[in-house]
Amino acid sequence: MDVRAAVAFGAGKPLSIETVQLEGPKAGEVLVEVKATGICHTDAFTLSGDDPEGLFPAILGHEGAGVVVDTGPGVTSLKKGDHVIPLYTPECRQCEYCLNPKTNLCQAIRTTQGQGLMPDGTSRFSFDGKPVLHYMGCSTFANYTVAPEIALAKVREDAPFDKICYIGCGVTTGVGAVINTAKVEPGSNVVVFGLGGIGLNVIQGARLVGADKIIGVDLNPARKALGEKFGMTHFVNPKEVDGDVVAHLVELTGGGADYSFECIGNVNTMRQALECCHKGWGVSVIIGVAGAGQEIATRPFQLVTGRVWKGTAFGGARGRTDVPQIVDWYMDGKINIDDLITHTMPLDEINTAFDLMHEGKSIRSVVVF
Ligand code: NAD
Ligand code: DAO
Ligand code: ZN
Repeated sequence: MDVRAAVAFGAGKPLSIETVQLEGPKAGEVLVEVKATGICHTDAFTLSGDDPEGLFPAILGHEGAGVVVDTGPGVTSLKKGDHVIPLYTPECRQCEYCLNPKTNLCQAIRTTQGQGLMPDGTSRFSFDGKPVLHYMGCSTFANYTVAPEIALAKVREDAPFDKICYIGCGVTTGVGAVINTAKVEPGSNVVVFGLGGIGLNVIQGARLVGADKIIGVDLNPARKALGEKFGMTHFVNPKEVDGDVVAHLVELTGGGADYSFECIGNVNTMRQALECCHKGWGVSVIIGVAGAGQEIATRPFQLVTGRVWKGTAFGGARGRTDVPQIVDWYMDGKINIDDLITHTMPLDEINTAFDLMHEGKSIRSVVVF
């Protein structure tokens, strides 16, 4: 079938709106009509060429929501008409990783997903007779996509697509990092570096679990008001701190953060996030994705003296199990998504979403098909 898609033909080039061809679902796959998709910093990262795994030409987008229109042979858990959120971290419930409660990193389709292919090693998308690659198993910058059954979370039908698409990445990553990865306890002091589409969700996750001080760190002063709306109690702009930011944060938290989160993707702030943690027990969680070849550093004594450095992908969430619950939290008013979606646009204007992100003017832009 013909579908409308924003195609990434190469690193550093704007997306090109094209009619591409999409084959129907093969065994274990599902055809989804994408109703809405968010644009995440990770899409921009891949498009920029900084992503070591970035492949072109490809249809990017990994933060969508839509409706099942067809299922391939052997699909049992989904049917036509079901509402779904595609998952870049699938959940097969059978692999060694899914059977280990310590991780959410299902490996069932990891190799082919990383190559931009469906599990049988081929692509369903093509343009001018040549294959176009999938992205993170989702490719939501198209009005129809094909995804493996294990990479689709079935969600309730009364939830609005243009809001719950954000649960496909940003919301789950931020809130999940607090609940699943850090397991922040009530009364904790929390420091969040980067108050964008991920960091603001860390803030609302910290508020949800009853954190005490929630300190946001960002260079953009406009993020203060927004952070406060989501539960931030203190704002630190590193440009306005006299002296060392780490020392300032240690003082503000009365000895160091119980938990810190890096939501920027900058190896210098990753170090600051670790070093502002409390001696003896502070835990720092890396969420940001740094550019190809970059490395983190600290003095090992920071770890010897009890600080812990960890990372998280998709907030430690097991998508088919946890995503429907986060949709319920949104529908029950426990989490705020509406105020984070600052812009909506048609597919034709998707490049504007990248401009707004780079200019620091948006939190989340959503394309509505
Ligand atoms: P964003 O661009 O919306 O937000 C980044 C924020 O950091 C902005 O508010 C910006 O002003 C601030 N900032 C930039 N440099 C700073 C500095 N030196 N000091 C303080 N603040 C600074 O990005 P986002 O969508 O929130 O994504 C954040 C990161 O998380 C990206 O690296 C993205 O790739 C990554 N990410 C990771 C996962 C995961 O599963 N681990 C999932 C999604 C996104
Ligand atoms: O299983 O080896 C693996 C990797 C799974 C991919 C996890 C991606 C995590 C972060 C990327 C940002 C997501 C938008
Ligand atoms: Zn698995």
